[in-house]
Amino acid sequence: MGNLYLAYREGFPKALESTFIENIDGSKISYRELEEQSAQYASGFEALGLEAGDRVSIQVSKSPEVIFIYLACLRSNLIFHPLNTAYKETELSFFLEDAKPSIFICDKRNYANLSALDITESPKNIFTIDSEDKESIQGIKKEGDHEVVDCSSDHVAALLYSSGTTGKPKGIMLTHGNIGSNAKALKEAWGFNKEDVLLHALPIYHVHGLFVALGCVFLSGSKVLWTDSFNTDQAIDLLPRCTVMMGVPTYYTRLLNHSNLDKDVVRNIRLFISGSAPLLEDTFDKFLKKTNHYILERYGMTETNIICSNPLDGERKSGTVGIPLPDLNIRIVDDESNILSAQEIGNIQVRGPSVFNSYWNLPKKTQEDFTADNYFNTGDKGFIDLDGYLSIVGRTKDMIISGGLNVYPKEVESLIDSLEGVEESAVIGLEDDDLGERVVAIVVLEKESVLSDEDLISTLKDDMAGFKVPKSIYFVENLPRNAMGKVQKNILRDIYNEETNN
Ligand code: MLC
Ligand code: AMP
Repeated sequence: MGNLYLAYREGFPKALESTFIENIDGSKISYRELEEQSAQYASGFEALGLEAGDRVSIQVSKSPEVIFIYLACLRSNLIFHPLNTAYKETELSFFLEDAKPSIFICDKRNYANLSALDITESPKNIFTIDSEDKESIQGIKKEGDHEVVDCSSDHVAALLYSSGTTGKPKGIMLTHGNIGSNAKALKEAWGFNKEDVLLHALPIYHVHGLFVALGCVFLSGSKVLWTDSFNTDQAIDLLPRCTVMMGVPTYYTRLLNHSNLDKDVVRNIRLFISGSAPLLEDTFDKFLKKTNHYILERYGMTETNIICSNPLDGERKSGTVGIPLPDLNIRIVDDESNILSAQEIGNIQVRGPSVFNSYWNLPKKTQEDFTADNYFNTGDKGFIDLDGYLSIVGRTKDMIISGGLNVYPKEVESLIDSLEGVEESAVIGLEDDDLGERVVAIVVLEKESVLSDEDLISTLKDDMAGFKVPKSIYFVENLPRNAMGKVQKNILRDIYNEETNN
């Protein structure tokens, strides 16, 4: 396939004046601008001396400028490293130390603090995104044509981090081929075409909003209605002009709670797609009743891109994530690696062209997470039914998915346990109508401690992205443990789900 930019470019409309993005204020960005702006950034990066494989880290609010920079990185064979805007300085320091970017781009409001961090060899390599600043990355752009750098599909295009149940976050290297093969498969599977108008309300620092949504758009030359974040009123206003919407389940539950959602609002929609977290059958059913639309649920991971999807034509089975995309193989194995039959629950493993090859600088970890025949252990548990549809029933990894964002209890517990006055803690996910799961901490205080839940929450917010901070804290004398001394989180979940649901 070669350079992913060229594959995307092939999908752009013949008439480059066609709209790529329409903002909510009505302003537009054409495919021609996308091409020119990405070329100017790519020439600028090269003039700065960046070379193939160098990292460009970026933590900025959602804006089309980020897409220009993403495409510029592809064009110049640099590695794009997007970061969640919610990360605080301590979290950022880790990512930047690990990724060792040549360039770090941040929002103006964070520049003073972040440029003081010891993160790159030279502070002059920290830029802001805002056009009017003297440190703006926009100042590096060079007008004129840019020749796309030739590279193989095995070259790394992006670095995205996923935390783990133990230890530090791991950098996942996604190649041009990983991202491109998946985009092609999804464009076909979901029937994207140049008449499509996608409501894009997702963040663009994750696989979902960046590679899944935009990949389908680039390859089909379709148009995006662009919003900075998911706002339900705004979505209801924009939906009549859209043909496709992609979102996490929270978007659908919020739409269902809006009094104006009806069949008329979705009259031009041909496809609603949900992923990144489990879609409750209740949400699927209510949405069908309200809109006549069967939400298409699919399943993916940062490490693998999208693995399975319910069909565009054919039965969309609620409670399942559909069948594997072409060229992707999935299998269910038991804890001894025996392959299980249909209907049997076990560990989900996947192999195929969209699956990453290795973690950044962690060869041993890479080896642990792949089998000898190159299947990746997803850490999800499920079964395949007699028609070949996969259902996800749980996870072997201790992970909470809150509003489509992953929270690793171990990370939150470590921070809570490090606070003065805390003896120990257990962090769990409780059922939540809005977020799917919400983060909650059960805390044992030291004898003399007078810490309150508000104290704890506000202290945590200083050092940790807001979405990871527990929504509530419960104090107990002891945590329940099994004979091996392991905290019994299932008991805690039962107790507090019952307490908070009644
Ligand atoms: C924000 N907050 C959250 C949160 N998002 N808390 C828990 N879970 C979340 N997901 C907190 C903030 O810290 C803040 O707290 C308060 O909520 C308001 O912030 P906000 O930004 O105004 O919130 P809101 O707009 O309501 O955002 C919620 C959301 C958003 C669900 C719309 O998180 C979202 O768009 N999620 C999508 C994530 C996504 O794209 N996932 C894809 C991963 S890729 P305070 O205390 O400061 O008020 C992947 C692979 C695949 O998984 O298969 O796709
Ligand atoms: P991430 O690391 O953010 O890419 O999250 C990947 C994880 O999200 C997967 O391993 C699953 O646990 C979960 N996930 C993604 N899509 C779905 C889905 N449709 N249903 C259930 N879980 C999902």
